[in-house]
Amino acid sequence: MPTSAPWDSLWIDLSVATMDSKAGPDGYGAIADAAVGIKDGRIAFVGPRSALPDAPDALATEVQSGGGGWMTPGLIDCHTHLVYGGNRAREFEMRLNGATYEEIARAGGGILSTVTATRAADEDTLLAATLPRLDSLLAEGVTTVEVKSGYGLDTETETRMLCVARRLGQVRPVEVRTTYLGAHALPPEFRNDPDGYIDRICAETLPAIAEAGLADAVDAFCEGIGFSVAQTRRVFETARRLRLPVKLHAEQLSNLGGAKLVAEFGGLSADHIEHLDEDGVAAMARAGTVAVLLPGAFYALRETKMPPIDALRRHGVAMALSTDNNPGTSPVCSLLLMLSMGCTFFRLTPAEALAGVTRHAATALGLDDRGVIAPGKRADLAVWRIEHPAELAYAIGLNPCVAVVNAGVARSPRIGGTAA
Ligand code: DI6
Ligand code: FE
Repeated sequence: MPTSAPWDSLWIDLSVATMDSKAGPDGYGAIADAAVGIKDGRIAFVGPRSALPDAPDALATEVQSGGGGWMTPGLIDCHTHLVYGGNRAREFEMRLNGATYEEIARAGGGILSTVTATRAADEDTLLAATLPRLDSLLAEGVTTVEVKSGYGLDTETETRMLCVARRLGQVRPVEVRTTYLGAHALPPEFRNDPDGYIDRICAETLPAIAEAGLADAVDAFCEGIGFSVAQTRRVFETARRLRLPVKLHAEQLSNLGGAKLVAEFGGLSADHIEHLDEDGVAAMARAGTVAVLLPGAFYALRETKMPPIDALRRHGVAMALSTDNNPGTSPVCSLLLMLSMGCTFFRLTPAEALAGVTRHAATALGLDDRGVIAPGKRADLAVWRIEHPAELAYAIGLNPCVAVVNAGVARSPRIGGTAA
């Protein structure tokens, strides 16, 4: 083992989709017969193998074969509600047996049933409930995941959810980014007082969570059944005072102007956006706010209104794709399935879809150190047994991931068991 080898590891026998912004006409930044060198958890070299300055063995302590497959950046799931208690399968069944959403809500169902179950669960219970969902994502090459709060609504439970989210990154090989989503639903104790609830978020919960360092960003559900633009603005003003970036569930069911609001605050992303209009698209383009498309919720709600993909393309707004994993409207634990749905429902190209779970997903989280394979970036990588990257968006229910690298450390995609 050469002790003087400049790199820790070197991957050969593979093609690479760098997903670099200068990816070229194919959109993948493809390099055939490539080599990727890693040093101290970062990319030290990426290029054709013929451009290596020396023999592989002389360059790295460990030489790894990609088995003739493809390497992409590690996938990034930039919008999830992964931590919650219980599930809503019975409610799903009741609806298919004819019960209406209102009947279910009156019987204590809907989002508030998840709030009740989450409040009743301690940290270990929530962690155990979340790990199988996380492990499904990790098996498909996910190396960074965003996790929102929003099923506790009181300060104690919101804090607990975010602590569980942070623990996920300690017990699993994944980077977790946390988002405080207190303005997700009106808790029962504020039933007739939404402004009073916003008061509490701004005066108590959000400052406490910021002080504890538990949130990387702040989100809200700006919608007729959620919170108004004026209420969301108050949450965003508090976030700004606490120096936390914002993002927003915007124009999912109607066009309230949430995307313009989040753009006004220089927000990271506007998410869902099926009902977004061209003015909102233009505001996002000016602010560099990413459009996060969530085809799992589109599917589960049997939505028919398409997000304005052509306008987003015309204005040069970056489009990310994510699972929106949540128990009500997107019980989705497969980011690869979102590539397929993003292409089939929203007519993204496979290259746009892959950029949506790599480069643009990183931007939606405010991370510029990942999402592409380029010198100096984090060595978060996924290796796939495929002949062309379009296969990642084309196949349904097939997982061709054969290896994952987290900050330079290679692992098997499948994480055994569910123990913490
Ligand atoms: N938009 C949604 O579709 C989900 N949350 C949100 O802000 C619904 C969450 C749930 O029903 O549990
Ligand atoms: Fe969501």
